Amino acid sequence: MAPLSVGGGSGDRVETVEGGTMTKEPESATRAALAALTATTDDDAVAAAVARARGEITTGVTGRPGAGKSTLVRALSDRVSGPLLELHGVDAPDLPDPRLDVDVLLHVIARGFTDADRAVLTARRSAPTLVVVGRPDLAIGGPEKCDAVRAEDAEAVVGWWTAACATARRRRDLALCAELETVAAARPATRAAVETFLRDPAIAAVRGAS
Ligand SMILES: Nc1nc2c(ncn2[C@@H]2O[C@H](COP(=O)(O)OP(=O)(O)OP(=O)(O)O)[C@@H](O)[C@H]2O)c(=O)[nH]1
Ligand SMILES: [Mg+2]
Repeated sequence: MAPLSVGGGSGDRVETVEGGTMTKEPESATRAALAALTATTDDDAVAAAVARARGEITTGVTGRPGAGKSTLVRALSDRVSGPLLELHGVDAPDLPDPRLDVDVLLHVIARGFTDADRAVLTARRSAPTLVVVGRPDLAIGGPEKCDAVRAEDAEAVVGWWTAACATARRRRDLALCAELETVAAARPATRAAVETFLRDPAIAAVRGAS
């Protein structure tokens, strides 16, 4: 697939995102290593950690009231897999702050970029997050240091989302490795299976790429 151009939030900057970078081979090798791990140990803590880590990638849509969240969810609902959740509560005095612990976040802005928008991006730290300009006819200005795209360009949003899911999956796999190391350190009977798993070339590659 050809590289996809995504317009930068500040207007001039252009991020190039490889649409569909989620290659099948490393993913199936990781799955095989995980299957071997769960087949060689009956430790419930290992099974639970693997099940949590390998669940569906979740996508959230945030934005101030009326920013265009529902419009974006409708535009994407047939095009992204896994849960796609509209999350209220950004700059909404009557609502609690939204939970931002989804794997991938699309943050919609309209009528400019405010401190509430900035707080969302800060809270996400390095987790995959895209600023979507939901009502471009009303938007003024924008964040300068993040990926951004217009909501009307659904292809660009989906292309970014595809790459972000691969990143999110890798983050989950890394967290899983750390969790398994903790489990193995506390449980001698599990240690050999986890060590074999961590030595698997597919898993070593995931950890080496971080
Ligand atoms: N002018 C303009 N209006 C838009 C655009 N996109 C959506 N709207 C309108 O803006 C309003 C809010 O859009 P929603 O998608 O419902 O926004 P939301 O963030 O889900 O709103 P809440 O869930 O109430 O916080 C609706 O009346 C939409 O029809 C746009 O590009 N330009
Ligand atoms: Mg809505």
